[in-house]
Formats: sequence, C-alpha cells, structure tokens
Amino acid sequence: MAQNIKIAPSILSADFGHLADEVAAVDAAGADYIHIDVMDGHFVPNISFGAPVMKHVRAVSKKIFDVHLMIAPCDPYLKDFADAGADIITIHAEAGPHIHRSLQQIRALGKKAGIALNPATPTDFLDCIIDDVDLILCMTVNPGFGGQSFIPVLDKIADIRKRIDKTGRDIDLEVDGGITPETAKDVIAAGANVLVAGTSVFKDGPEGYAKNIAALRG
Ligand code: S6P
Ligand code: MG
Repeated sequence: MAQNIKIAPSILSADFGHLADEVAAVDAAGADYIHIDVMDGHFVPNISFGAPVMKHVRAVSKKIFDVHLMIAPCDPYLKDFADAGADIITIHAEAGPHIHRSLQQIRALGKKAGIALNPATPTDFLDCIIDDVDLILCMTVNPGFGGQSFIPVLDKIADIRKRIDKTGRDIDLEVDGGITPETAKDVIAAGANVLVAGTSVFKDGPEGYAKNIAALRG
C-alpha cells in the first residue's frame, strides 16, 4: 500500500478560456502536482496544447508541473517542455523505438523522467528502464480524452508497485483516467501514490475544487 498520496488535477478538464486562473485555483485548492496533458492528434486522436501555452501558466503556480506527453515522436519536443517549466516529463512506452535514449535526454535536461504504459503494454517493459525513471504512469484508460470510464488494471498496478519497492527507490506510481473517489480507493490499495484526475476535480467549478481533491485522498 502506498503512503503519502498526491493528487494531480489534469488541466485538460479545466476551462481553457481561463487556464491561468484555473491552475491558480487548483493550486490553492490543494493540488500536489499540476498534470499537463499534451496531445498531438497523431499518437492519440485528440489535440490539446503545446509548450507555449504551458509557459504562460507556469508563472501562476509553484507546484510540480507533471507533463504527460501523449505525442510521437517525443524527442524533438523534450527541450521545449523543459524550457517552458516542466518538472516531470512523462513519455509513452509506445511512442517510439528509442525510449531509453529519450528518458536519458529528459534527465540530461535536469528534469524528472516518467514512463507511461497504455493498458495493453505489459509491465515487463519496465525491466530495461526502471533505473532510468522517477515516475511510472499506469494508464487506467486508453489515452486521448478526459471523462472516460476506468479500466480496472489493479493487478498491473500491484505488479508495478512490487517492481518499484524492489528497487528501493522513491519512484512515483501514478494512475490516470477515470479516477473518482470510488476508483481512488482501489488504486491506492493496489499501490498507486499519485492520482491524476480531470473530470472528478473540475466538474463542479472552482468552488468545488478543494472538496473534490480532498475526496480523492482515500
Ligand atoms: C487519457 C487522458 C488522461 C488525462 C485526462 C484524465 O485519455 O487524456 O491522460 O489526464 O484528463 O481525465 P479524467 O476525466 O479521466 O480524470
Ligand atoms: Mg494524463
């Protein structure tokens, strides 16, 4: 069971017309990380925003910017996101043939490196790169859209937790997609310690953010 649960509101569900205000509001409401979903319309069937947009909201929050790159190829953009203020840069295991080199590049840029596994990607992918990451993101939906239903990959989460504990290193186990107060209990019990949530945080508007974030902490 993981301790020290961190909540990472996904700004994909925020009001894009007032993005800086929304980031400031979830920061003030108790967010531990700000989860930034970058989608290219190629690796996933949706387009969100790029580094220039993130750069503009960087100034309103000192919280960790947890950047989820749902893009392929990812290498050409790593420095842009690092320069725009990312603290963690997570790439997808499925994004290309040279993931080990991409993870090394992220660390060379002075940022924490994350690896995301889609639901169909087995955990033994981690065997070759677990020493090169600071965060493992176990997707609980197929990436591309907020508001999808949770895929109960609880055994996979538990297997990743075992692999992390074997390293003795403080690697975050993050889950993303369909996280609500109900599914949060299950993923925490399975070993997740960072919960990404879009819909369940932003659904009631700014007056509900603190309550919704608190409701996810299990
Ligand atoms: C997956 C999605 C996630 C985002 C999303 C989660 O398709 O793009 O990567 O983090 O915002 O949203 P929700 O509404 O499932 O919590
Ligand atoms: Mg995400």
